[in-house]
Amino acid sequence: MDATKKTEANQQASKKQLEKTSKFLSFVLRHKPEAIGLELDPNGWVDLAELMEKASPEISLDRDLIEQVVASSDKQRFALSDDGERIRANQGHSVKVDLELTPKEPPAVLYHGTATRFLPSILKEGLRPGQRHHVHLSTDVETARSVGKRHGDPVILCVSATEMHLKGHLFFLSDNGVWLTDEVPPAFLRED
Ligand code: HQG
Repeated sequence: MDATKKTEANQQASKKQLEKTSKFLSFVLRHKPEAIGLELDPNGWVDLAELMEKASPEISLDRDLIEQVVASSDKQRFALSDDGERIRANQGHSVKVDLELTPKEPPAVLYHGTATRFLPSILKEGLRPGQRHHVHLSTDVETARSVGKRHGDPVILCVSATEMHLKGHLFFLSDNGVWLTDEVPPAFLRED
């Protein structure tokens, strides 16, 4: 193997390692901390040292790897505390945590990507949070499309966010730029 190929192979391995670590962190920090005997604090934080210890031997984590995952996450899924000693997921939890988000005035229109097979139910019931705490919305169509593709043939819904806001619905902006709201009734939805 020549030097360039070797470097590429190393980067590839490390990208895989980052992905695997990111999936593991999503699993324990958003959904099942108890799977490794971990407890999130009320705001979703865990001590990095405790996380590393409890994650082994399931997965080998070190501070450098975790910091790389936090820095390289395409959607900035995780945050480190200011002192670097604790970590939490920025959003997407199914376990109960208080992310201490304050309500914020949303842009006029937000987007939600879903699969065409969910449309009849969504247009009837509106958008529901399902397993998550909130319905997730984005400011751009491209993000919505890639979120929708995860579920099948994608379709984009436009949400009349200002109208909802004026009617008293609360919106929150997560640290990684995802707009969150409790539900979107059908009256505020239309297909893009
Ligand atoms: C659909 C990823 C039928 C909803 C992404 C969605 C996002 C309904 C699915 C984040 C419905 C739930 C969240 C109704 C909603 N009837 N279906 N009444 N209301 N749905 O994965 O928004 O990679 O829980 O349209 O980037 O797809 O995890 O939510 O299709 O930001 O960081 O039910 O997850 O981020 O699916 O994705 P999900 P989502 P991460």
